Amino acid sequence: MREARVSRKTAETAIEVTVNLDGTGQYDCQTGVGFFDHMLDQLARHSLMDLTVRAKGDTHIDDHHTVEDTGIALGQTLTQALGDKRGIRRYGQFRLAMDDAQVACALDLSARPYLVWNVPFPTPKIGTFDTELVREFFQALSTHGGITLHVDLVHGVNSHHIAEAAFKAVARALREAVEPDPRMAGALPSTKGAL
Ligand SMILES: [Mn+2]
Repeated sequence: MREARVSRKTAETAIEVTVNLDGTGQYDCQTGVGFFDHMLDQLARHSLMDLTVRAKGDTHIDDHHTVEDTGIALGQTLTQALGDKRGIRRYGQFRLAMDDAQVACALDLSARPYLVWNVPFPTPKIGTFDTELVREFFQALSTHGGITLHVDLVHGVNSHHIAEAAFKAVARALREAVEPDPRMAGALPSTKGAL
């Protein structure tokens, strides 16, 4: 089974993440940051990974550490669950429309972290949530998940829709990339001999 569990504790946050790459998109995410829980739920639902997240962070300061460290822990969990990456598709892409917003994602489970983030938000906040934290989350996920991750806003006017479209586009692209490719027949999707 391609499953993993990671616990990560610092002076700022305590986080536990479990992932099953071959799940059905079941989720149970509680981080103390309501909008972020809503986004993590989307990530699970649309990637078809089963995902549980428990995070207790220093949200009395702001949501930054909790969101970033959840990205770190989730990236580490993905790396563990993917193992040697034999037989997977490796690449994924999705262009997702949500009301006014359209976001395009292309990613490679390359073990070469690189984030290209072209998603300007029209407002600094979604409710109490800082929109700049969306980038922080994906930066951490890219670094610790070993993902070359490109996310571009095609257009959009509503910050909630833009954030949600970004999470859903990444989720859909991830679904494709982690999926077993029967034609790979368990081979490594690389000519280098390691990923
Ligand atoms: Mn929503």
